[in-house]
Amino acid sequence: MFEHIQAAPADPILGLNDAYRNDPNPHKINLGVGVYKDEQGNTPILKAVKQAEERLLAQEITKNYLSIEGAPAYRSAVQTLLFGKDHPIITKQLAQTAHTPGGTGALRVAAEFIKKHLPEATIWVSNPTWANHQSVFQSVGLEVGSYAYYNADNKSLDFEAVLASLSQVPEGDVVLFHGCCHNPTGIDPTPEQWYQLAKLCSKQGFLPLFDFAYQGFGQGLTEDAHGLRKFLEYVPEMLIASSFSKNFGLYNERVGALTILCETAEQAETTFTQIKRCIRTNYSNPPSHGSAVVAEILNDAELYALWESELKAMRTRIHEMRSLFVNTLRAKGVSQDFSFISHQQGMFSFSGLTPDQVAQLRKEYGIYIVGSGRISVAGMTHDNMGPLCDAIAAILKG
Ligand code: PLP
Ligand code: TYF
Repeated sequence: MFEHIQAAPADPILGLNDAYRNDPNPHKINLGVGVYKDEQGNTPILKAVKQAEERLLAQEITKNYLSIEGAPAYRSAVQTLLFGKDHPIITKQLAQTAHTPGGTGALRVAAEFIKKHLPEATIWVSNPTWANHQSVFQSVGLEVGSYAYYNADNKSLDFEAVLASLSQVPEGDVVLFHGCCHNPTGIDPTPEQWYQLAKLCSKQGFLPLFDFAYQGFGQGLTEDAHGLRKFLEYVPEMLIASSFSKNFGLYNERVGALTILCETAEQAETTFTQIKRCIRTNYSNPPSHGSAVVAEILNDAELYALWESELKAMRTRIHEMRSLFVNTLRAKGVSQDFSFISHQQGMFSFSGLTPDQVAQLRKEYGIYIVGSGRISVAGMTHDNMGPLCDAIAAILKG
């Protein structure tokens, strides 16, 4: 029955993790997968999370199923984080939120919903984008197109080209935007550019799907929501896929959310029944633990303040590593200009290293970087910076 089945290709990012784990090199460095590491190279559990878990353990009285859409305290906390406290969207009940298993779960439910209810829609993703976007959308049979984003020559956002390609997107199609900390380039639109994108979206009549996986990793929780909130001023309908894997460090608890924004409360309620149907026929209802932790933190002033300070510490460490990386490369005699890396946002930078250079770094130095040249800055530490920059200097000179 199964003889004809061929092996699937490894995930280009998670597959790299497996290769790193199997590498016996004691000096190996993992700059592949986007997982936050502290100065010791660990991915610790946040103190706010541990404290919330202690409370939950003491209070928990049942393991009964959650409803299809998840717990009310979590769902409303997610909306406050997205839109801001007491935003009219919340008071007028124009949005509905479902807890999904991670941001990937949210994207998958969104994909099924789009395929079923907007069957003619093509979904447009930036070039480049997170490798899994295309696979998730194609797996439900959606057409995926790409819009211009990155200018490799000057390592910046090619905004003229973004506007030109999105001006070709017809009414009724879907356009995916990275809420902040664009993966893989680390380059986000400026506030003025978000304003222009929002106006263009309103003019063209396409549906925005915000993928919001790094809120708080760029400049701050509010600052990072700027693009999304600008769109709210111009666009009455939207899908938002949230992930709390990174900003709560809850990677393996699978906490995310899909939010749908509609023109009226009634429409939101009706449309949400179809989202719930997608969930019911997929995984039925979400796991409880991670969302209970997030809700406990977001709904408690003391835990919220602790979490925000821990998030700030993660963000600040990454910004420091960006500057240190640029300065150390310069100190090692690298003449190419890498200063663009210190202006980028979030965990990732597009280094401009070629696939050959990436392969050489892995083979000769045990340094793991995604084939596209994407570097997870979150994997850099004061300890590994010297050897890392020595290796890059050596291959750039060679
Ligand atoms: N979207 C983007 C842009 C990501 O980088 C990630 C990373 O994991 C996700 C979605 C998926 O998040 P999760 O791990 O919560 O499924
Ligand atoms: O881009 C990254 O590294 C993170 C983690 O299939 C990730 O978003 C990578 C690949 C994948 C799931 C998560």
